[in-house]
Amino acid sequence: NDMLRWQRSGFHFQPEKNWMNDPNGPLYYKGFYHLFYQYNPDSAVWGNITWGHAISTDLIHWKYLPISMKPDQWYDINGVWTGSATILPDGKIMMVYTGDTDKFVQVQNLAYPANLSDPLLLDWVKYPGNPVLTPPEGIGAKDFRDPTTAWVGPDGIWRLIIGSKTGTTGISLVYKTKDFKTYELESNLHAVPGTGMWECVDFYPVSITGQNGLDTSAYGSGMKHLLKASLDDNKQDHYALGTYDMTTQTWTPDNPDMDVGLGLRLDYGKYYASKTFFDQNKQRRILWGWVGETDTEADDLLKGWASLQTIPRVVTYDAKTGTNILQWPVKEVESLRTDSREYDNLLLQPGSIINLDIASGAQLDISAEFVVDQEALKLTVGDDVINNCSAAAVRQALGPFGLLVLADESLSELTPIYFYIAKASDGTVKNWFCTDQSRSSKASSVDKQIYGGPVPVLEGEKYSMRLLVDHSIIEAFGQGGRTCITSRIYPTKAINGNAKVFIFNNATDSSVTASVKIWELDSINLSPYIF
Ligand code: DQQ
Repeated sequence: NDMLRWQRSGFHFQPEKNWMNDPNGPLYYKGFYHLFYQYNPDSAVWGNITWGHAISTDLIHWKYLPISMKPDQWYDINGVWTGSATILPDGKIMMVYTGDTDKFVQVQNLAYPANLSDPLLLDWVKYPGNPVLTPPEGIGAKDFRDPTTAWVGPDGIWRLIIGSKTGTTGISLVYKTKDFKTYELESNLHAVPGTGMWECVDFYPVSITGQNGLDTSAYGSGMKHLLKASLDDNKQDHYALGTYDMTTQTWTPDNPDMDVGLGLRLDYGKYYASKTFFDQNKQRRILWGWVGETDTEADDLLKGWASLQTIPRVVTYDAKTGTNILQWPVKEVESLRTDSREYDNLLLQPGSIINLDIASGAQLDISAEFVVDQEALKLTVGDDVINNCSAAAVRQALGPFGLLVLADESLSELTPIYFYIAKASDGTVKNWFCTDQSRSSKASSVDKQIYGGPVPVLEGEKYSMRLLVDHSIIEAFGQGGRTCITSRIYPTKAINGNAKVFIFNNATDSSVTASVKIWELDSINLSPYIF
């Protein structure tokens, strides 16, 4: 059991004990950020789902509050499932969530704070008229869940989306309401054949003219709308940018080939059931994501806990590519930075590896830039086209190169995070951002897959990555957050003070010049709120 204790994170949000999954109803209210989450108070595996609750003033330091909603009504007795918050212009808060009923039917319920003058939002009232929505004609009793935050149209009517499926087509049903108590089905916002059940749909505007976030109700020029679905079939969060039409209540992707479920993922690692909210305090849109375990259930039971939430990420539009969003850890995480080390212009010859001499590499914030030898890039003619991430040890002309984190001194355990440059014989270059877990742990029963996705690297740009390393989780942001990869790593040796950082270039033909800055990060000391 001792072996498992260090796996707890130092600065990520996680419950004191037991199981957590989806983030629920995040919001900012009277000086506090609130995070609710799917929580099993009795065990480190899923079940008996309640809403756990925590608050923070900076999105980084959290205090646990008592469970806010429990399964205690016929309409949620089998679980108080995922939902979202809507703050009305008069300050009222509407929490709409899915209940799993006594007969295992998925229905939508309304809850609101008992006392709006309590900034802690401790007590929640379930509306006596619940459920407010039951599965419509033609929709399965177990395929109707996870209401979004609502937005209000120029017609003064509120709308929200509930994810579902018909056959194997993922769908997103738009309901309209004036009071959050009675609803009318209005349209199917968007559907994608073959994507299966859409869980935890998220739908919001993204400014294409500025870095600020937009209120969920913003509508008009200067924005695109992002539609996200969590695909139940493969447990991946997929999104696409497109245009929302209020007259037809439909949404059209910018690029049909990159429709929801066919193209971009929010995160190419262990990441699911994410949800955003508009932070009216700092005018930004914040994204939360659930990061599960990739060890065994038996180990989770031994540890007594399972799952983390990502560090909250700010979502902005990538005006340079025009095709994707950028995700970046909230600025507040930088308040945890302590000792730092900087390396400028490290020349990495083909096949080189350098120990960056970090005393204790279990809690780090790393920022690295790489410049690939332009001559080699020009001269290399491809036979090395790969269409995904190969293992970090597989050497090609132009890569991989990157960092090794959670590595012990002797490199018996290591996790490479790296770029691969694939150059086709016609000269086209495709870039990949990857995390290779195959040598992360001596333990045999943990996930060892290689994660990764394509990453746009534009003319004149350096290759860049930011990493947040926290004992058993690594959040990796490629090219300013164009491509993100979250992984769970369970080393047995590269722990605490034995965790080191290396930089490497495994290319055969090109040298790489790198600049790296590494900060150690403080712990947040999660604890219950003292009343
Ligand atoms: N988790 C909740 C559901 C949701 C799923 C149940 C996604 O509402 O669809 O815990 O992880």
